[in-house]
Amino acid sequence: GGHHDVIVLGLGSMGSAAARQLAARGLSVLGLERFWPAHDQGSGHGETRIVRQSYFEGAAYVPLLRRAYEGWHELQETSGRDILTLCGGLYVGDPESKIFKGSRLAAEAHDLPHEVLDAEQIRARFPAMDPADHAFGLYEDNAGFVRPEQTILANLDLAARHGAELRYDEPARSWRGTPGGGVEVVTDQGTYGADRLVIAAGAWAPGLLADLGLALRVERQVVGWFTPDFDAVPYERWTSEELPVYIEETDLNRDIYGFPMVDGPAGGMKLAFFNTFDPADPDTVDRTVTEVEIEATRTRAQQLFPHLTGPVVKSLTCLYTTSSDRDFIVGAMPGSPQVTVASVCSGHGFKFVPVIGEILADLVVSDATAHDIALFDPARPSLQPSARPS
Ligand code: PYC
Repeated sequence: GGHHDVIVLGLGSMGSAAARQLAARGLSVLGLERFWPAHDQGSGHGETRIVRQSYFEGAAYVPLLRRAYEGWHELQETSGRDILTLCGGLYVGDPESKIFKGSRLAAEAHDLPHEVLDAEQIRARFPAMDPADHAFGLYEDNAGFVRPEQTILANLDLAARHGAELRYDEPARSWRGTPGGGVEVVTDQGTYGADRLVIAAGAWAPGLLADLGLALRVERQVVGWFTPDFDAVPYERWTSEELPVYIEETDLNRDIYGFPMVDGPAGGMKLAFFNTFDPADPDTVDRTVTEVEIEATRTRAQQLFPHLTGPVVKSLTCLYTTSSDRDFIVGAMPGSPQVTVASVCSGHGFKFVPVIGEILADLVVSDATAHDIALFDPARPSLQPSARPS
């Protein structure tokens, strides 16, 4: 029971950031989470997430990324946790590929410092890599990775310090608008009232978003940690001192992304297909990884890293919740102005956590934000159920 200014439904990547910002602004916040803090059942686990600014997905994201970077520095300082490492980023593909060309267009449109490297220059600078002869790379210094579990724990800590009430192991079953313009949320343990609701339920969002949920899809992804042959290319060349984060597109095969080694020589190097298009239900998804899946990932990765021939250290699955156009969904729920949606980051949202937390707080407090979020409009035409490509 009880009445709050705002309920945040889901305390993962976006929900924890929203809870922190809302509590810091003096609102009484109730956070509801179906699992435990920084759990591994959704989209916020796996030790590392790429941060980058020359955004091939669209130059319109760049101003938000600039603000997000300020937030990453602030979160690291305020929390005292080791969250952000800027080790550079390299986006490889044909001159006309979305990864290379899109990154370059974004860098040029926003004057982001970058270098264009040809295949020979990539090999010389990063001896672990052997891209195709006709490939180019857009390199930016101002990229790297953040630690997702540490991020979520930091935001939950800060939310609690500002007085938020955070409840775990408490799945929300439904919500409804109340006659006075507020909301009521029903969980397994009780019913809670609030003036406003933020739905940041990730893979569990589709079932809570009525018609909007029809435009969403949850996808199962596989991630592995692979060991290189250090006799062929010495350990130092694989570490974040010398190797950037990377994304590679080829005309033969699906895109991959990954990280340098960040956890010592035995820790392996995390990499994965950018997207496996494997529809899933978060309550029944198979969270084990098959030998076939992991070997397919390694075989593809060896196109860029021919010496990635050692043992697989570990693997895991995670979930993307994707919109039909793969842009985020952030804003008022159509037909329910007291409900703010922020859940559908389509596999590329984590790097925006600080700025999305801020935007959600802006929207709850004043129904507006100074950030340009037109791209994320929950009512945009491409989210109509009929627009979802099959
Ligand atoms: O946005 O950089 C990214 C990313 C990598 C893998 C999935 N998303």
